[in-house]
Amino acid sequence: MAKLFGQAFIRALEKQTRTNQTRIIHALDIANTLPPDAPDSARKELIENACHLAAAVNPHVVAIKLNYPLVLAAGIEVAHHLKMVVPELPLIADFKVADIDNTNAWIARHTFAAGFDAIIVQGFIGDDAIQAVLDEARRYGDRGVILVVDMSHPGAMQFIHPQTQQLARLAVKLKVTGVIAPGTRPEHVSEIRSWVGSDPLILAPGVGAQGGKPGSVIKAGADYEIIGRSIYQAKHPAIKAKELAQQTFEVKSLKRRTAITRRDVFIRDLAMLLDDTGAINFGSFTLASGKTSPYYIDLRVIPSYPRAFSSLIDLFIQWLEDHPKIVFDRIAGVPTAGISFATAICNRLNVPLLYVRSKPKKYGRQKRVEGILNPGDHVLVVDDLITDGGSKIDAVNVLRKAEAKVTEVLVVVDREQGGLEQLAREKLNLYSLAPITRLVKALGKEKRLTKQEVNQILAYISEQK
Ligand code: OMP
Repeated sequence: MAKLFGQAFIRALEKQTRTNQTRIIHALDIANTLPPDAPDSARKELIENACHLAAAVNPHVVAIKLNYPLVLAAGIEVAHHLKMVVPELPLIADFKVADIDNTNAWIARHTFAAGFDAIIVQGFIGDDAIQAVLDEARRYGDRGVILVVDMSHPGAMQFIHPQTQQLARLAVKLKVTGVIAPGTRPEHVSEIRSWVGSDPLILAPGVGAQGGKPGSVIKAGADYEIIGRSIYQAKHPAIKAKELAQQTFEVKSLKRRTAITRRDVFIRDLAMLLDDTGAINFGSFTLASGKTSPYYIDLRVIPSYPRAFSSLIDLFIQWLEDHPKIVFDRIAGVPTAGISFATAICNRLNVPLLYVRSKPKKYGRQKRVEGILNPGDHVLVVDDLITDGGSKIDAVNVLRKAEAKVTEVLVVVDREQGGLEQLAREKLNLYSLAPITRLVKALGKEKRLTKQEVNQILAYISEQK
């Protein structure tokens, strides 16, 4: 599985956490009080003060965050001076980058070239503009990229907070190093942790001067608390930093209690999408076989909801990126539902599309494979759902007869009713975005199903196996 951006930065923070026994990032915002007409000598003094303060708090923090006022007043070379004094402390550039891709790339390049280990970027600018920063982060030896998905001040509730879940999903999709969450609202930090899973770092500012209680957001699932004024305005910054370090380090964290993997987040997002669109229904249904089932899945409705459809295709793409060993020249959709999914995936990935007719055409060349297939092409077969695998095997046989190499079948949901075993007999590996049991459990966790409903459905599924 592809790793998050900024592994070296993550490791550096972890090392400092262990060495200094603290979960504090110090916001070195000491230029905030400097008048704009301060003399030139003030700039030199500012750099000296920054270095002095960084050295003083060094044993009690994991990193230093520098903001715009400091860099505007002291020059970006302040990063270089700090690196000389506290080389072990990672430096975070809090530039809250929020421009178009081209400008963001320029900002990121200069920031990393100046020696910063990570940069903070706004999430609301969207994937292309964030990707530009990620590309630079990789070019500069995998620096960190932290995405703002919520903020600590009251105004954050107006526009950013209502979008936080979407922004958190974007953070997971782009594999950013970490996210900014509000240190003033621990309950929202817990929510963000459940949305991003255990992997991305959560950095939470707003503790101290803005009202957040030290340790409260670590408890709620954050990895680090960003603290500024409470430290640099204290009479003895080092003593204050030490006291806060103890308060943040001893706390039992939600993150460490409940590890939520990237896969859990993926399954939860898919389950919610299926439930929100009415693609998965619970009750009592008669199936084509005449049997009754406590659930029914109809994935054909999803393309009628363009946003949900696009999110489902995002999940397909994420799944394929997480399984780099699955390589293919073409994707073939199985009729009818599989064709819409295969078409959208091919379009996103710029991969040629095929589809297989369930019956040959009665005229013309009586083809069953539509599209261009060259003998020996490796074809990935995509469909919506698998029960026992019959329609998939039929499609694969048609493709193999046309000299395609087919070894993998990917579906959205596996009903876990023998499809895996049937396909294995045909030398096919079955993959699903999620098996039904995981989806049902996820909907139970999200309180979309009661415990009793979950147990009843799980019992039915295991009886069917
Ligand atoms: P104090 O309020 O002085 O502890 O500083 C908090 C630091 O975190 C400042 O540098 C803020 O600019 C920054 N910050 C927030 O306060 N709230 C946010 O939502 C986001 C940030 C940030 O991105 O660091």
